[in-house]
Order: sequence, then C-alpha cells, then structure tokens
Amino acid sequence: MFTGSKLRRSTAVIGGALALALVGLVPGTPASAGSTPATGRFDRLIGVGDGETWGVSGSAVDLDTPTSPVTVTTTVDGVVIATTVASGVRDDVAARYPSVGAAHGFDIAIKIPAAAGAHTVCVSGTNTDGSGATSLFGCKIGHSAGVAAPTATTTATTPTTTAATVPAAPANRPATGTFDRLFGSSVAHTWTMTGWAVDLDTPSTAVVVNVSVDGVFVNTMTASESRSDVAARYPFVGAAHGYTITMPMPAAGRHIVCVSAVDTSTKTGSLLGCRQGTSS
Ligand SMILES: [Ca+2]
Ligand SMILES: [Ca+2]
Repeated sequence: MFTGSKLRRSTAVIGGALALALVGLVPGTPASAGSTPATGRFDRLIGVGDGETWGVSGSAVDLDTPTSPVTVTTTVDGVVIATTVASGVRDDVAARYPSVGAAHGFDIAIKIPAAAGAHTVCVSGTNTDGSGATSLFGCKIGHSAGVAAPTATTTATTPTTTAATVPAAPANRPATGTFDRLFGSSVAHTWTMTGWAVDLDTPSTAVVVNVSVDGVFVNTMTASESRSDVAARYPFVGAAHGYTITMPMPAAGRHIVCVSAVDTSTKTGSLLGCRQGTSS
C-alpha cells in the first residue's frame, strides 16, 4: 500500500520557485514503541539581511518520545552543513499538539554559499530510537548573489589602449522542471514518478532525469514524453519533455524519492523535488 504525503506545498523562497513536498507535523499513535520516524516541518529559508547568512527554521518531533528534542540536519546541495537540536520554544506547536509541548523548534543561520546561483537547502530529522534513521522535512531553493569580486584599488598606470570588448558567453542555465507525482500500485508492486524536465539552453533536446531512493541512485531515463500542459505553458520548449518512471516498490517502510534533471552541457544535476512514500 502506498501513502504518499504531500500535505503542504511551499513556494519559494528568496526568489526561488520550486515546490517540494513537506511533511506536516501530524500526531498519531505509533504502531509499536520506537517505530515512528521523526516528523517535522521546514518552515522558512530567509535572508537575514546581512548578506552573509540565511535563516533556516521549522519544528520537529518524534512522537515515540514527544518530550525529547529531535536532532535536525541541514544540507546545502547535498552536503551537511549544520546539525542542531530542535528544542527552541514554539508556542504554536504546543497549542496545536499539547501532548508534545513547545520545545520543538529550530532556527539556525547558515552561511550563504559563495557560488552565485540556486542552491538546494534540505532539512531532515533523526529518529530518537537510536537507529540513525532520518526523515526529510523538506527542501527549499535559495539564490546566492555570489561572493563579490575584489574591487580594484590600484591606480591605472598604463592605460590599456583600445581594449577589445569581448561579449561574455551567455551564462548556462541549469536544467529545470517538476516532480509532479509519486504513486504506487499494490497490484504491480511498483512506484511511479511523473513530471517534466527541460534545459532552456537546448529546449528541443530531451534531458536525462535521475531518480534516487533514500539518497541512492536507482533509475534514469530521458524526459521526452508528450506533455501538452508544458507546451501550453512554455510554448518555446514544446511538449516532448515529460517523464513517467516506474520502478519496483522499495522494501517495506518509508522512503524518500528524489528526481533530478541533468544539464545538457555541464552534466550537473538540478533537484526537481523529493517526495515521501510508504511501501508495505
Ligand atoms: Ca521514533
Ligand atoms: Ca543548461
């Protein structure tokens, strides 16, 4: 059986426009002691105004141990950059879930990546049962303006003559797209991912999309299926950019499925989204 969770969509952050599945803080009765994963929310990714740091905030709880704080890990572009304990006061959490109390918030500052462009910030929480199992709370995209080039302070001694103006090469645009749905078939015992992907630098070329489950690469395909809705919305790219990927259902339990699209020139991947599903 499959119970995909997409309880809330978050749009953008700091100029970003990627929507990702977030897992809501949902109270429930654990099937057995220690079996419930940590759950929580990645509420905000914001520039704090100093131009050097982003604020990352949300809440986390493990319903097996509702009064113990959950350890929360923040990654930027897949690299762990902060681990913190979610024990800050969140009166709204206590008001909504009196049994867990208020001490479940996190609000940290991370250094803005030096490289200009979009960066994917993800937050996950660790199960308090000691297994080390983590749950993805959500991902958001932040845009870095980059580290400014040093200002020239030397005085010009020998002015260059007739410096040729060489037009800068157009900046590469990373592949982009969506991860629309994750659904399962208990009959075929499969999971299916759908969405679309395109590289705007080469809009008539189908791009490669990669699928990972729990961080491990599992599948790849070329996104070339017809998606009339994509063509309607982005006439300049056409329709042939959809993907439908079906794979064997993973082992019983909760899993995080992520899809990325590969840039046609740089061959680097852009995260299109992550979704959680539970197989049995
Ligand atoms: Ca637990
Ligand atoms: Ca490109």
